[in-house]
Amino acid sequence: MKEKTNDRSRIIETLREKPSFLITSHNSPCGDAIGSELAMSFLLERLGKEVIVRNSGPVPRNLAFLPGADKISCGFELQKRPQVLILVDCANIDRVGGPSQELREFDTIINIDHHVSNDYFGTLNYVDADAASTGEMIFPLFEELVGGVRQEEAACLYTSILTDTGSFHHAVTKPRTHEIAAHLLSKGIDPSSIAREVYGNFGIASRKLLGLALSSIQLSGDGEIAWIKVTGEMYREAGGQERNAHDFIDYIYPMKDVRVSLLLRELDEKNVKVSFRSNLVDVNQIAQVFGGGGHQRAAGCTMEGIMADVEKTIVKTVQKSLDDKKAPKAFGATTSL
Ligand SMILES: [Mn+2]
Repeated sequence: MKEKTNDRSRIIETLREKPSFLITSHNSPCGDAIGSELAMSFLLERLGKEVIVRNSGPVPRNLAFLPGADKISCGFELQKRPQVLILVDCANIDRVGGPSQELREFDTIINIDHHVSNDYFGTLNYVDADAASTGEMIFPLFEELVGGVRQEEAACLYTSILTDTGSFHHAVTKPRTHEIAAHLLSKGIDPSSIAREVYGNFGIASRKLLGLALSSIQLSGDGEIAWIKVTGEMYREAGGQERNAHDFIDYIYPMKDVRVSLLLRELDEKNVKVSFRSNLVDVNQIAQVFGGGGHQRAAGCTMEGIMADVEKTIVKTVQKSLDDKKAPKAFGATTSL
């Protein structure tokens, strides 16, 4: 891993000085990824820059309402390479899901992110694991570079914050998070219609799939681990092409007496994507063991293997980390008479 530098001021200089930028984020982009990309593109456009936003896949349906979402396109074939590559909300460059070697060849790569697992892949890095969202990190750049946010930018940043805090439920929500959200609301955006677009934009197949997934819920012996599965068979049963199950974990976290919640999604016959949430153990550490990462309380990884094997391995690993957390420390432990 590279040295953990904070190049924020050099990033600001670069945004001011360079003429052209390519912005991207991780594949299967979340609200923070899309919100941050769009906010950053508005910021650069206001500075008179040439800006292209590209992702490896399409904008999720529930984020297509965001101002500027129609300027995001798929794929990285470009007629002319911009001078600077900016990655937002992306812990490592492979997560773009695109031609990462070509992306690495940019002379200037700006990495703005809040994942604790970020590997500082940029030539310029600004990583703040205390920030609740990448949007929260981008917000002050508007003040510094263009004197503040406009309404359309506020909608993008608010969506970043709303989604990454789990609608202000998660422990990452700080006074600063609400202060920024309040400021964004003062720009005239409508929190109710944003929430409706982000969380209510699904069809019947998606809700059928949720029902099937929730019916699969299991608890560990002591009731501290809860998990649900989404299998290929469930996708077929629910009908349609509905693949959008990544937020199903929110239906089993938080949950009474549960310390760790898991969502296991079959990507294909040989790969299972695991999402973690916890209020006790460091799930970033667990996810990193399996090549993933994220945040201390929310993380994910993709594991090779069939569902039954992955399920066994992951539940056992989580159980061990819960047991370790609760075990009295051998060193310095007190003995009672
Ligand atoms: Mn994020």
